[in-house]
Amino acid sequence: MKGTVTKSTGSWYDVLVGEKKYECRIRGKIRLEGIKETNPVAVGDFVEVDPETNTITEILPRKNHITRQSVKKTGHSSIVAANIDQAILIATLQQPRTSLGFIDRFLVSAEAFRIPQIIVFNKMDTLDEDNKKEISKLKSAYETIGVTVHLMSALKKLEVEGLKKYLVGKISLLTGHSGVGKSTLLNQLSPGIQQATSEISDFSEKGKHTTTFAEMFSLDAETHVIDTPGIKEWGLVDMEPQEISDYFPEMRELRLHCKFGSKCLHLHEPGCAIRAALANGKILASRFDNYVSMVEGKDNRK
Ligand SMILES: Nc1nc2c(ncn2[C@@H]2O[C@H](COP(=O)(O)OP(=O)(O)OP(=O)(O)O)[C@@H](O)[C@H]2O)c(=O)[nH]1
Ligand SMILES: [Mg+2]
Ligand SMILES: [Zn+2]
Repeated sequence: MKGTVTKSTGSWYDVLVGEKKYECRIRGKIRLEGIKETNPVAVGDFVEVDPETNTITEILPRKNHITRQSVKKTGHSSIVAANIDQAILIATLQQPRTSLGFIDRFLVSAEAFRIPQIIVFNKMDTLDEDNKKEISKLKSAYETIGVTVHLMSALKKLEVEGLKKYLVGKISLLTGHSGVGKSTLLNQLSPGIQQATSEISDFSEKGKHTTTFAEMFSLDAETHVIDTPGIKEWGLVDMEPQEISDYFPEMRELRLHCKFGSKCLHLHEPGCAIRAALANGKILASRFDNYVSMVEGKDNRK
């Protein structure tokens, strides 16, 4: 029987077949073409299940998947989800603070896997006027490069309905730091969802890693949202320094005009179209700085 993996703990998996949920294990080793991990079953995977023994016997071909480097520089990567239509970053200006570096790494990762991105700034209710101005500047900056940005408060239920229109008929992945309100949002999306949430720590102003497994929830037959554990960093996987600017939409076309073409890393090379655009204010300084840190990070690893 064919089903969809809705929860993955690493040792057992929930598989939804029609309306019925099976708690399954994997027997032996399953490999998937083009994937390094053995037993790489992820939430969102379509699988073949043996209902007699509750085992997953096969992973069906994927439309896509998204992977991130989980522990820095060990080369260990993990599959976050498979067969998703879009990735939604839940970001907060404070409690906890989501840095622009984190946002840009998320965007680059999703872009590299050709997964459309949405940025949601949550906890708008906690912001003063200056903070709100900062957010609205960020909103226009990211919209200029083609990313959808939505402002809301999950706790106060402000603009949660407005977010729903982006979710309808799609499989969406929620990601972000611990404590930004991913699970709070899910609970607001449907009365049937009761994910645990907890207050962020007073001391560190960081979340407490309340959600520990990725899990997919259905809002209706065609609309699904995946809650995930909070993460510290979106580590880039399998990327050459030369390809990183391809995943910055505002650099992708411009880079063709660099004197050294696709060899240009836009660092110190002469005749660089990207640095010219930066000097003219056509590329945001923070985006360029984050680009440089991604390139340098990749170089160090060699
Ligand atoms: N003021 C305010 N607090 C919020 C909002 N959304 C969530 N919170 C609070 O932030 C805290 C963390 O929320 P969670 O939903 O547990 O965060 P999470 O992203 O699921 O965290 P992990 O599961 O640890 O990754 C809780 O105390 C929520 O009540 C919001 O819009 N405004
Ligand atoms: Mg959570
Ligand atoms: Zn260049």
